[in-house]
Amino acid sequence: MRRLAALLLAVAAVIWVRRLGPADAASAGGTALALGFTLLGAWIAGDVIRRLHVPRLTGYLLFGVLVGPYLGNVISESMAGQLQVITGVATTLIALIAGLSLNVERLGRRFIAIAYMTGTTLAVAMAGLFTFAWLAWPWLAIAPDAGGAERLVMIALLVLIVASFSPTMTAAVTAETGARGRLSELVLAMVILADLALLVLFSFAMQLARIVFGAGTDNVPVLARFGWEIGGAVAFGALVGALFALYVRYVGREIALVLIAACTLLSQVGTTQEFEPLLAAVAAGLVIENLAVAQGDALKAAVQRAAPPILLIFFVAVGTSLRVDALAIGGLVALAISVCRIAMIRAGVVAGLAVSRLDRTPGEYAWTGLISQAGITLGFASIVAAEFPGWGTNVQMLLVALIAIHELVGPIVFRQGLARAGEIDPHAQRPLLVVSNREPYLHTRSGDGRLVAAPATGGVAVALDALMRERGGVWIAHAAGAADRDVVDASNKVRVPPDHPSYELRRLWIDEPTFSAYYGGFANEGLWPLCHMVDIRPQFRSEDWAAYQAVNVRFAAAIDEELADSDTPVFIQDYHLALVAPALRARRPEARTALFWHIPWPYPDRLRICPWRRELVAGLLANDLLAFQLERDRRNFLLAAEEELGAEIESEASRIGHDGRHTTVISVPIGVDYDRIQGIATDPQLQAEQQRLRTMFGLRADIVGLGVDRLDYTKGIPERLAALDAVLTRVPDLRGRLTFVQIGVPSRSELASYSAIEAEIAEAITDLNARHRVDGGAPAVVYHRSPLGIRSLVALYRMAHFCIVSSLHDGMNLVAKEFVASRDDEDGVLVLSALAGAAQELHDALIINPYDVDGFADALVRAIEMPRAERSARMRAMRRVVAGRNVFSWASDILEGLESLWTKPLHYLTGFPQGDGTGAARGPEDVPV
Ligand code: GDG
Repeated sequence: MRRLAALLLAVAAVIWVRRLGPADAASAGGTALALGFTLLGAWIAGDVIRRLHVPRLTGYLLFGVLVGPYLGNVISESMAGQLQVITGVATTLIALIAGLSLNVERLGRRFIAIAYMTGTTLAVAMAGLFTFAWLAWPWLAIAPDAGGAERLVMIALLVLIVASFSPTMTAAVTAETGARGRLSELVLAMVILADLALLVLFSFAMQLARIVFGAGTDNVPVLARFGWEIGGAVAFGALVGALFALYVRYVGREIALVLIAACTLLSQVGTTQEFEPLLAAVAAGLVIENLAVAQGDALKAAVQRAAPPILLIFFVAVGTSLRVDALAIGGLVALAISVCRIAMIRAGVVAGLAVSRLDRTPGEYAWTGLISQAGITLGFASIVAAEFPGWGTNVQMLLVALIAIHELVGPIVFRQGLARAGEIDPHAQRPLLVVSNREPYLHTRSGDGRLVAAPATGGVAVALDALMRERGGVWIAHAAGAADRDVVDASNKVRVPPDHPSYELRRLWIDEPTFSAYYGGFANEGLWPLCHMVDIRPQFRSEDWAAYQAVNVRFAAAIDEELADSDTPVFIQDYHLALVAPALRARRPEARTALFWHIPWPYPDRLRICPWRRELVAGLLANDLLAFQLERDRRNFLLAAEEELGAEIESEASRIGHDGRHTTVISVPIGVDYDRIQGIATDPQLQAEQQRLRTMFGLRADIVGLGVDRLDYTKGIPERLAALDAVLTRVPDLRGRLTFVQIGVPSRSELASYSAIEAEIAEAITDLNARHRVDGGAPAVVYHRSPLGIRSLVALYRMAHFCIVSSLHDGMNLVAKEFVASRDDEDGVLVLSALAGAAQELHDALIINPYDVDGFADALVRAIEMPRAERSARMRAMRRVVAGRNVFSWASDILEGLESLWTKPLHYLTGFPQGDGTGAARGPEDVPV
């Protein structure tokens, strides 16, 4: 409603300004005011129309059409001159952005196919249009009597201009709808490639026209002129592009201003030196995107900041020149050409698909993105009109009417095409393929033979399960449940979750010796200790390595079978599956994969322990996106890629080039399902659960400490028991009053290193309890060795006065974050190892070094004695951190990051940045990559 009122106000203001009348036309104040109101009105109109599911740019254009005649009355000649310069700069900026959006390498092998598709589409469309124009020449009102070479050259120019497309509109509609997928990617590339070809052909045709009509008084040979116009434009553009890229890379200040300056330079030098300025700008954009600053976030942000006002002016200017009256004069002819153009483009797309062998779906909708025309078409038309005032002006008139039709119809049709191809709704999430060693549900049989589906414990499995419930798709994992075979269908799949089946679980059967060698051997006796700084010697055996390779290949084969279309994101989990991506890529070169490495990545010297480190690093680099928990891990990996493979690290360091492809490497710390934990924590029924646990554990101590861990030597459990021992020795008064509850779920017990740590912990606890026993008092340690449900865990987290996470080394540690998420009472102290990844975020925990027993004990005493006010302040600060980065934002950062590698959305074209006033755009395009 407020927007509508604002729109009415803007329209009224324009009418009011018009009332100032022609007499006031020279008043600069009035003119500026009129322009200001027009822009405001256009902006609001764009926003209003977007609500009707019509592209925002159509709103700008319509507003331009509406106010054009009024505006014309108040614009003085000098103002018109300035406007022309701004429009020139805007057109150049658009061409530069078009160049920036074509990443040749990202299209990979598809690039050649897309080039064929574009060439064929263009050839068919132009041949059809040429035939039409030749036959309908007498009715086209350009120069009906012209014949011979003159007519040929006129038709050639007309066909070239009519065939041209609008990269801006295509990019803008794609960005505005948030469309992602093959169609948007295909159309953007086609439009840019086609316009590049048309620019060259147009320049050539202009040279011919100059000869045929005897225009241009100089005697410069045609080829030299052509070479200057085209070659000079490309060379000049490449130079500006390279300089600009160097500037972004090494100076990087005020990029937005430099961007505008570069566009002005390109536009003005292009005009005065008889270069083709649009070609120069596209060339500059291509150089920047493909050679110099791939993934240039700084540049992207600059365009986002600098482009909207200029583009708004441009679209309103286009709108005002859309001269609906031209439609009245040449309307029927324009309509006929328009119908022919669309039919020919459709025919061209069909032929292009046959030649290029690109997929029919969504390729068949490509024509919908090729309808819009704008800047480049207008630019061509005005060049022809300026050089050949007679017939050229007629061509321009006809084109203005044609553009009016295509500009208004194109975005709407393209939007529908995207919708039909299923790419339109940014919130409609596409199915996902998750791959992990562990399955989210294990089927077993209870004592009475009933089937039971047990969900996997652990935050990540639960979160990925929630994601899959929402998006659907397939999860591929190793079958570990005793009754897993009993429930799968012929293709080894079962629909899960059992209560509400919404995705498929594809089970992989791995025979016993192979599984032990792959999982227990290479993954857990080799990679796990290699990646954690603990005194466990990594074991690397050739037979384990062979099994690891074989199992990874089997996972890849299963992915290949399940991947219906290569656009489906494949999200691979962890160190068990480092070699899946190369095996998959051998079968599906176009697959889109991301891998998250949940554990630390070792520093270079430690990595050298592994005999197959190069294969591992190269395997990981076969992913498109590789994500680590911490910046430190990411840096260590970059070093490994450089040292082991001589891979090329781009100076922005988010990408690694190796073996002819690129991998983006990011750090995205994992989070917990904050809302779910919060929901459990605030459930009034939780008290009953607490009571149950108190009874079960015989808990009667005043002070309760808590530790929740997989029984793993990396978790620092003996070290925490030693610190507790020191506390109880130092403060005997705490004996009988303090109980530490240790939940320790056995894992990988078949490995010697794990059974050893289990025995060590059990012995230490028995010893501790014996030495600090007080008659009638509470035991020092309660040890529970089987898994609890999440409700029980939350109940415990809320009962604890302090929680200890004392890892010797840990990728993140979810227990630390779960404890914080459970404490909406803002109480409880987290004692956290500096060597756990979580310490990088939870600065308000009491940070300890598990190797320093005395310092650790001091921290425990401090935790026990900490005043309530300090506990609250610390917990409040930590809760802000944990709430701000939950497990869903972790997953979507990775998946959005993966998808954005193909569609770098030009969201700066969709209007002014909205929202928080910081100028930062929001929405699905916003990814930290
Ligand atoms: C790796 C990295 C990284 C534990 N006992 C029970 C239970 N748990 C759940 C906890 C927590 C999870 O297990 C353990 O979290 P960690 O973070 O310690 O996980 P790791 O297994 O070491 O896994 C680690 C993690 O991946 C995620 O990226 O943080 O650094 O080593 O969620 O709650 N859950 C239930 N009952 C139990 O008895 N339900």
